[in-house]
Amino acid sequence: MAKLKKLDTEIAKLIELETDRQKNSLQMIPSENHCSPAVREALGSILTDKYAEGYPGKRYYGGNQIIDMVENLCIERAKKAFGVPFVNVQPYSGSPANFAVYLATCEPGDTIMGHNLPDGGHISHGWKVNITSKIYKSIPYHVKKDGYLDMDEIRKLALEHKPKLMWCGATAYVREFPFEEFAKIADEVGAYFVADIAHISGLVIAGAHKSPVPYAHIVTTTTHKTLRGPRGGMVMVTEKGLKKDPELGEKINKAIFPGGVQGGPHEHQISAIAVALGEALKPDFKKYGKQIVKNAKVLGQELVKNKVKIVSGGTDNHMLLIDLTDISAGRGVFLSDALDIAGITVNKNMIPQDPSSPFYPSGVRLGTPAITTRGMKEKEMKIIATWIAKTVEEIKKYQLPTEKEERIIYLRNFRKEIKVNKELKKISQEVLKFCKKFPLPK
Ligand code: DSN
Repeated sequence: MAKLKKLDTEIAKLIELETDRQKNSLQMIPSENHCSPAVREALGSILTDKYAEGYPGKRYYGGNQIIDMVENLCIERAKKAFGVPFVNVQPYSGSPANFAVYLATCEPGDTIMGHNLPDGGHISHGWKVNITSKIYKSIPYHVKKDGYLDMDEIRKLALEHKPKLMWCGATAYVREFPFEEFAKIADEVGAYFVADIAHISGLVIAGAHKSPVPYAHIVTTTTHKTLRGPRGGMVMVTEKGLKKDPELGEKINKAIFPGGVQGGPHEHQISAIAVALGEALKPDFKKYGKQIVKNAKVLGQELVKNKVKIVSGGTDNHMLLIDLTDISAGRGVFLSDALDIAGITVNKNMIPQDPSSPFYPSGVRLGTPAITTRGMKEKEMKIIATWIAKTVEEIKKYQLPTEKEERIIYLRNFRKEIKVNKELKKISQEVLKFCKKFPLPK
């Protein structure tokens, strides 16, 4: 930062402030993590200066001899990490990766099936406001009241609508994905089965979650969640996928470039993904992935002990969903804002069959990837659970007004009050002290 500090004090200051925020509070948004300084060095490298449209050995620009080696190395590491024969590492992030899958496998108007967004699904799997539901006929499937995917409904919908493509994957699902059951249904109706493992890809590499590779035709992922790399995305084709269509890899490549999903690849980002994959291939990463899940399970048990209700009563992965409907609907915003004051960063989230709306959901989503990176273990989860439970107590008296116009004023007053709430202030001081024992990766 020495040059930046001299040349652009404003941005340098803001980066310092954000570093302090991350250092002095607990990052518990389950899709976030702290990548290593080595990953950040590659990301901030001179590779950002290079245009490389095309693929290794087939570029539209000169001077890509080294870049080709970078991208090939990243591809080889990804193939090894996931055990797949084909990988494209160019997607800027998860949504472009997913869009490329549609372009490679579907025609406009084809039917697709995905996990309903309010039930924890991802926007790019055919949610009504997303472009994917405008180009394709989207049939959403749901989870049951207990938080598990409703496999009977999924089979019934698949037999009825005969989708061309079926997604399995979510942003807020706490149970193990039943890849094998999905594959059976997709095979029965002749659909492409695509597993979006954005949240769990690090767990899959670590052996802490079942791999979709034997079951799916295509696997997509982001690279910055449990995988602990820079922001980015990947599309993989499995042996099963190549058996269904030997041209599938080529079709994915064409969809990403020049098919229209994106332009020149971000080779600095690809080099940083390669570094993260190199880290993920080391034995320590297996311990890390398993610890993420152990931590999440203990955190869930402790929350329940402290009378905080969680969706599905526990978790199989890195994530938990707090269900606040017992108190009243639409209060996720109160808890996420109050936890922020207490020094614990989470996000408000819908819960299955949420009686409220996406902007005022009834739950909070939290997870353990980033705090596990800092070295926290089961003992620390017990402490964090008591802080969360105490914060839940502090918001119990607040009720979301039913009239939309009243909500803004009510929330403004709520935010003023929690800023001076003594209990939250006390927790934030304890969190600050606690954080000093667990530095960010150096
Ligand atoms: N925004 C990501 C998440 O938080 O899960 C999904 O795209």
